[in-house]
Amino acid sequence: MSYLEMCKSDLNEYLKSALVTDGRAKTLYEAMNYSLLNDGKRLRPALCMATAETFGVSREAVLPAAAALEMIHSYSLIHDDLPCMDDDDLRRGQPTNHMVFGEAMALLAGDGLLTEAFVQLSRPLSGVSPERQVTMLHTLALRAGASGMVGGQAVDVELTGQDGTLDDVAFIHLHKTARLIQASIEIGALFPELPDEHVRALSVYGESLGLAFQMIDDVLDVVGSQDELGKTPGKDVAAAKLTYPRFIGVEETRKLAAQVIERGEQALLRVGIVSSSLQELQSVVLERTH
Ligand code: GRG
Repeated sequence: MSYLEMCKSDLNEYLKSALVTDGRAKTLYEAMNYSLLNDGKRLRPALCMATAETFGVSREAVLPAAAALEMIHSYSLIHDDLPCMDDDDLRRGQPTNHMVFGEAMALLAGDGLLTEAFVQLSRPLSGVSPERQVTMLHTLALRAGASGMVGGQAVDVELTGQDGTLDDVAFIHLHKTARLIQASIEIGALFPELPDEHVRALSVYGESLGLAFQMIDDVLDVVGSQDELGKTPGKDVAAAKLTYPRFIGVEETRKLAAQVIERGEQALLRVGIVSSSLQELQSVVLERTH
Protein backbone atom coordinates (compact mmCIF):
# COMPACT_ATOMS: atom_id res chain seq x y z
CA MET A 1 0.00 0.00 0.00
CA SER A 2 1.36 3.48 -0.85
CA TYR A 3 1.68 6.14 1.85
CA LEU A 4 -1.30 8.04 0.38
CA GLU A 5 -3.42 4.87 0.43
CA MET A 6 -2.56 4.23 4.09
CA CYS A 7 -3.57 7.79 5.06
CA LYS A 8 -6.72 7.51 2.96
CA SER A 9 -7.72 4.26 4.62
CA ASP A 10 -7.20 5.69 8.16
CA LEU A 11 -9.11 8.86 7.30
CA ASN A 12 -11.99 7.09 5.56
CA GLU A 13 -12.50 4.90 8.60
CA TYR A 14 -12.59 7.99 10.85
CA LEU A 15 -14.93 9.93 8.53
CA LYS A 16 -17.51 7.13 8.45
CA SER A 17 -18.64 8.07 11.96
CA ALA A 18 -17.67 11.77 11.99
CA LEU A 19 -21.07 13.13 10.94
CA VAL A 20 -23.97 11.28 12.53
CA THR A 21 -27.45 12.75 12.91
CA ASP A 22 -29.39 12.45 16.16
CA GLY A 23 -32.39 11.72 13.98
CA ARG A 24 -33.05 15.31 12.84
CA ALA A 25 -32.00 16.99 9.58
CA LYS A 26 -31.47 13.57 8.03
CA THR A 27 -31.30 14.81 4.44
CA LEU A 28 -28.65 17.39 5.36
CA TYR A 29 -26.47 14.69 6.94
CA GLU A 30 -27.05 12.44 3.95
CA ALA A 31 -25.96 15.25 1.62
CA MET A 32 -22.88 16.07 3.72
CA ASN A 33 -21.84 12.42 3.90
CA TYR A 34 -22.58 11.88 0.20
CA SER A 35 -19.75 14.27 -0.72
CA LEU A 36 -17.47 13.68 2.26
CA LEU A 37 -17.42 9.89 1.89
CA ASN A 38 -17.08 10.01 -1.88
CA ASP A 39 -13.82 8.68 -3.32
CA GLY A 40 -11.40 11.65 -3.14
CA LYS A 41 -7.63 11.38 -3.14
CA ARG A 42 -7.45 12.70 0.47
CA LEU A 43 -4.28 14.59 -0.41
CA ARG A 44 -4.77 17.41 2.12
CA PRO A 45 -5.31 15.06 5.11
CA ALA A 46 -2.34 12.97 3.96
CA LEU A 47 -0.10 16.05 3.82
CA CYS A 48 -1.14 16.95 7.36
CA MET A 49 -0.46 13.41 8.58
CA ALA A 50 2.87 13.17 6.72
CA THR A 51 4.11 16.44 8.18
CA ALA A 52 3.26 15.44 11.76
CA GLU A 53 4.61 11.90 11.26
CA THR A 54 7.92 13.28 9.99
CA PHE A 55 8.43 14.54 13.54
CA GLY A 56 7.24 11.40 15.34
CA VAL A 57 3.51 12.15 15.80
CA SER A 58 1.21 9.21 15.00
CA ARG A 59 -1.28 9.44 12.14
CA GLU A 60 -4.05 8.57 14.58
CA ALA A 61 -3.39 11.66 16.71
CA VAL A 62 -3.81 13.87 13.66
CA LEU A 63 -7.15 12.43 12.48
CA PRO A 64 -9.49 15.21 13.77
CA ALA A 65 -7.36 17.85 12.01
CA ALA A 66 -7.11 15.73 8.87
CA ALA A 67 -10.90 15.33 8.89
CA ALA A 68 -11.36 19.09 9.33
CA LEU A 69 -9.20 19.76 6.25
CA GLU A 70 -11.15 17.26 4.14
CA MET A 71 -14.45 18.78 5.32
CA ILE A 72 -13.36 22.25 4.18
CA HIS A 73 -12.15 20.81 0.88
CA SER A 74 -15.38 18.88 0.41
CA TYR A 75 -17.54 21.96 1.10
CA SER A 76 -15.52 23.98 -1.41
CA LEU A 77 -16.11 21.33 -4.10
CA ILE A 78 -19.87 21.22 -3.43
CA HIS A 79 -20.13 25.01 -3.70
CA ASP A 80 -17.75 25.16 -6.67
CA ASP A 81 -19.97 22.72 -8.59
CA LEU A 82 -23.18 24.75 -8.05
CA PRO A 83 -24.89 26.28 -11.10
CA CYS A 84 -23.95 29.80 -9.85
CA MET A 85 -20.25 28.80 -9.85
CA ASP A 86 -18.74 26.17 -12.18
CA ASP A 87 -22.06 24.46 -12.85
CA ASP A 88 -20.76 20.90 -12.99
CA ASP A 89 -22.76 17.65 -13.13
CA LEU A 90 -19.91 15.28 -12.25
CA ARG A 91 -17.47 15.14 -9.36
CA ARG A 92 -15.23 12.21 -8.44
CA GLY A 93 -17.04 10.25 -11.14
CA GLN A 94 -20.44 10.71 -9.44
CA PRO A 95 -23.32 13.18 -9.91
CA THR A 96 -22.54 16.41 -8.04
CA ASN A 97 -24.25 17.13 -4.72
CA HIS A 98 -26.86 19.52 -6.14
CA MET A 99 -27.75 17.03 -8.91
CA VAL A 100 -28.74 14.54 -6.20
CA PHE A 101 -30.05 16.75 -3.37
CA GLY A 102 -31.01 19.99 -5.13
CA GLU A 103 -29.32 23.39 -4.95
CA ALA A 104 -30.63 24.51 -1.56
CA MET A 105 -29.59 21.31 0.20
CA ALA A 106 -26.18 21.31 -1.55
CA LEU A 107 -25.58 24.87 -0.36
CA LEU A 108 -26.47 23.83 3.19
CA ALA A 109 -24.37 20.65 2.99
CA GLY A 110 -21.39 22.88 2.13
CA ASP A 111 -22.19 25.25 5.00
CA GLY A 112 -22.57 22.28 7.36
CA LEU A 113 -19.21 20.80 6.37
CA LEU A 114 -17.46 24.17 6.71
CA THR A 115 -18.78 24.57 10.24
CA GLU A 116 -18.25 20.93 11.28
CA ALA A 117 -14.60 21.30 10.30
CA PHE A 118 -14.16 23.65 13.25
CA VAL A 119 -16.00 21.22 15.54
CA GLN A 120 -13.40 18.61 14.57
CA LEU A 121 -10.38 20.87 14.96
CA SER A 122 -11.55 22.10 18.37
CA ARG A 123 -11.83 18.56 19.77
CA PRO A 124 -9.26 17.65 22.45
CA LEU A 125 -5.98 16.79 20.69
CA SER A 126 -3.58 14.63 22.63
CA GLY A 127 -0.15 16.16 23.19
CA VAL A 128 -1.08 19.56 21.71
CA SER A 129 -0.96 22.63 23.96
CA PRO A 130 -4.04 24.95 23.98
CA GLU A 131 -1.89 27.70 22.40
CA ARG A 132 -0.88 25.50 19.49
CA GLN A 133 -4.44 24.30 19.00
CA VAL A 134 -5.70 27.90 18.82
CA THR A 135 -3.00 28.56 16.21
CA MET A 136 -4.28 25.56 14.24
CA LEU A 137 -7.83 26.95 14.34
CA HIS A 138 -6.59 30.40 13.32
CA THR A 139 -4.55 28.90 10.48
CA LEU A 140 -7.51 26.97 9.10
CA ALA A 141 -9.83 29.99 9.29
CA LEU A 142 -7.25 32.28 7.70
CA ARG A 143 -6.27 29.94 4.87
CA ALA A 144 -9.85 28.90 4.04
CA GLY A 145 -11.50 32.32 4.38
CA ALA A 146 -11.63 35.65 2.57
CA SER A 147 -7.86 36.14 2.68
CA GLY A 148 -7.36 32.59 1.41
CA MET A 149 -9.45 30.07 -0.51
CA VAL A 150 -12.73 32.02 -0.61
CA GLY A 151 -10.88 35.20 -1.67
CA GLY A 152 -9.17 33.30 -4.49
CA GLN A 153 -12.48 31.88 -5.64
CA ALA A 154 -14.05 35.37 -5.58
CA VAL A 155 -11.33 36.81 -7.84
CA ASP A 156 -11.60 33.75 -10.09
CA VAL A 157 -15.35 34.35 -10.46
CA GLU A 158 -14.82 38.08 -11.14
CA LEU A 159 -12.12 37.58 -13.76
CA THR A 160 -13.52 34.55 -15.59
CA GLY A 161 -14.23 35.53 -19.20
CA GLN A 162 -11.97 38.60 -18.97
CA ASP A 163 -8.46 39.14 -20.35
CA GLY A 164 -6.55 39.06 -17.06
CA THR A 165 -2.79 38.76 -16.62
CA LEU A 166 -0.31 36.12 -15.46
CA ASP A 167 -0.26 37.97 -12.11
CA ASP A 168 -4.02 37.43 -11.81
CA VAL A 169 -3.56 33.71 -12.45
CA ALA A 170 -0.84 33.56 -9.81
CA PHE A 171 -3.12 35.30 -7.28
CA ILE A 172 -6.09 33.03 -8.02
CA HIS A 173 -4.07 29.81 -7.84
CA LEU A 174 -2.22 30.84 -4.70
CA HIS A 175 -5.44 31.64 -2.86
CA LYS A 176 -8.11 29.38 -4.35
CA THR A 177 -6.04 26.20 -4.12
CA ALA A 178 -2.59 26.61 -2.58
CA ARG A 179 -3.66 28.15 0.73
CA LEU A 180 -5.64 25.09 1.90
CA ILE A 181 -2.81 22.76 0.88
CA GLN A 182 -0.39 25.05 2.70
CA ALA A 183 -2.67 24.96 5.77
CA SER A 184 -2.61 21.15 5.70
CA ILE A 185 1.17 21.20 6.13
CA GLU A 186 1.14 24.14 8.56
CA ILE A 187 -1.40 22.41 10.81
CA GLY A 188 0.56 19.13 10.65
CA ALA A 189 3.64 21.12 11.71
CA LEU A 190 1.81 22.34 14.83
CA PHE A 191 1.34 18.83 16.28
CA PRO A 192 4.99 18.47 17.33
CA GLU A 193 6.76 21.36 19.02
CA LEU A 194 9.06 22.66 16.30
CA PRO A 195 11.48 25.59 16.10
CA ASP A 196 9.97 28.62 14.29
CA GLU A 197 12.38 28.26 11.37
CA HIS A 198 11.16 24.71 10.75
CA VAL A 199 7.52 25.88 10.82
CA ARG A 200 8.35 28.68 8.37
CA ALA A 201 10.17 26.32 6.00
CA LEU A 202 7.25 23.88 6.01
CA SER A 203 4.88 26.76 5.31
CA VAL A 204 6.94 27.81 2.26
CA TYR A 205 7.03 24.19 1.12
CA GLY A 206 3.24 23.89 1.51
CA GLU A 207 2.67 27.02 -0.54
CA SER A 208 4.92 25.71 -3.32
CA LEU A 209 3.26 22.32 -3.35
CA GLY A 210 -0.17 23.97 -3.45
CA LEU A 211 0.75 26.19 -6.38
CA ALA A 212 2.24 23.27 -8.30
CA PHE A 213 -0.90 21.25 -7.56
CA GLN A 214 -3.15 23.83 -9.24
CA MET A 215 -0.74 24.22 -12.20
CA ILE A 216 -0.99 20.47 -12.80
CA ASP A 217 -4.76 20.70 -12.38
CA ASP A 218 -4.81 23.31 -15.17
CA VAL A 219 -2.75 20.97 -17.36
CA LEU A 220 -5.07 18.02 -16.66
CA ASP A 221 -8.08 20.10 -17.64
CA VAL A 222 -6.45 20.44 -21.09
CA VAL A 223 -4.98 16.95 -21.55
CA GLY A 224 -7.11 14.70 -19.26
CA SER A 225 -10.09 12.53 -20.14
CA GLN A 226 -13.44 12.43 -18.31
CA ASP A 227 -12.82 8.82 -17.21
CA GLU A 228 -9.47 9.69 -15.67
CA LEU A 229 -10.56 12.97 -14.07
CA GLY A 230 -14.00 11.92 -12.80
CA LYS A 231 -15.18 15.38 -13.86
CA THR A 232 -15.73 17.21 -17.13
CA PRO A 233 -12.42 18.15 -18.85
CA GLY A 234 -11.99 21.24 -21.06
CA LYS A 235 -14.20 23.35 -18.81
CA ASP A 236 -11.51 25.97 -18.15
CA VAL A 237 -11.13 26.79 -21.84
CA ALA A 238 -14.89 26.65 -22.45
CA ALA A 239 -15.53 29.06 -19.57
CA ALA A 240 -12.55 31.30 -20.53
CA LYS A 241 -10.95 30.75 -17.10
CA LEU A 242 -7.63 32.32 -16.22
CA THR A 243 -5.16 29.41 -16.17
CA TYR A 244 -1.42 28.96 -16.68
CA PRO A 245 -1.75 26.97 -19.95
CA ARG A 246 -3.82 29.83 -21.41
CA PHE A 247 -0.85 32.18 -20.92
CA ILE A 248 2.24 29.97 -21.25
CA GLY A 249 1.03 26.63 -22.71
CA VAL A 250 0.92 23.11 -21.29
CA GLU A 251 4.63 22.21 -21.44
CA GLU A 252 5.81 25.47 -19.85
CA THR A 253 3.19 25.03 -17.11
CA ARG A 254 4.54 21.55 -16.33
CA LYS A 255 8.10 22.94 -16.18
CA LEU A 256 7.01 25.81 -13.95
CA ALA A 257 5.27 23.39 -11.56
CA ALA A 258 8.52 21.40 -11.22
CA GLN A 259 10.50 24.61 -10.59
CA VAL A 260 8.04 25.85 -7.98
CA ILE A 261 8.24 22.54 -6.10
CA GLU A 262 12.02 22.64 -6.24
CA ARG A 263 11.91 26.05 -4.53
CA GLY A 264 9.82 24.51 -1.76
CA GLU A 265 12.24 21.59 -1.41
CA GLN A 266 15.16 24.01 -1.07
CA ALA A 267 13.39 25.70 1.85
CA LEU A 268 13.15 22.33 3.64
CA LEU A 269 16.74 21.40 2.85
CA ARG A 270 18.05 24.70 4.23
CA VAL A 271 16.76 23.76 7.70
CA GLY A 272 17.64 20.07 7.32
CA ILE A 273 14.12 18.62 7.03
CA VAL A 274 14.07 15.35 5.10
CA SER A 275 10.74 13.53 4.83
CA SER A 276 10.19 10.43 2.71
CA SER A 277 6.41 10.61 3.19
CA LEU A 278 6.21 14.25 2.01
CA GLN A 279 8.51 13.31 -0.86
CA GLU A 280 6.12 10.52 -1.86
CA LEU A 281 3.08 12.81 -1.76
CA GLN A 282 4.97 15.42 -3.77
CA SER A 283 5.51 12.85 -6.52
CA VAL A 284 1.77 12.16 -6.49
CA VAL A 285 1.12 15.89 -7.04
CA LEU A 286 3.55 16.17 -9.94
CA GLU A 287 2.78 12.88 -11.66
CA ARG A 288 -0.97 12.58 -11.09
CA THR A 289 -3.40 11.93 -13.93
CA HIS A 290 -6.55 12.85 -11.95
C1 GRG B 1 -18.59 30.19 -0.46
C2 GRG B 1 -20.40 29.90 -2.28
C3 GRG B 1 -19.00 29.67 -1.78
C4 GRG B 1 -18.16 29.00 -2.56
C5 GRG B 1 -16.81 28.71 -2.17
C6 GRG B 1 -14.06 28.44 -2.04
C7 GRG B 1 -14.79 27.72 -3.09
C8 GRG B 1 -16.25 27.90 -3.26
C9 GRG B 1 -14.21 26.91 -3.91
C10 GRG B 1 -12.78 26.62 -3.76
C11 GRG B 1 -12.11 26.60 -5.01
C12 GRG B 1 -11.81 25.26 -5.57
C13 GRG B 1 -12.86 24.23 -5.73
C14 GRG B 1 -10.58 25.08 -5.98
C15 GRG B 1 -10.19 23.92 -6.75
C16 GRG B 1 -9.20 23.14 -6.02
C17 GRG B 1 -9.04 21.82 -6.66
C18 GRG B 1 -8.05 21.68 -7.74
C19 GRG B 1 -9.78 20.81 -6.25
C20 GRG B 1 -9.62 19.40 -6.64
O1 GRG B 1 -8.86 18.81 -5.62
P1 GRG B 1 -8.45 17.28 -5.64
O2 GRG B 1 -7.88 16.93 -6.98
O3 GRG B 1 -9.86 16.58 -5.48
O4 GRG B 1 -7.59 17.01 -4.46
P2 GRG B 1 -10.24 15.18 -4.85
O5 GRG B 1 -11.53 14.84 -5.53
O6 GRG B 1 -9.17 14.17 -5.12
O7 GRG B 1 -10.42 15.44 -3.40
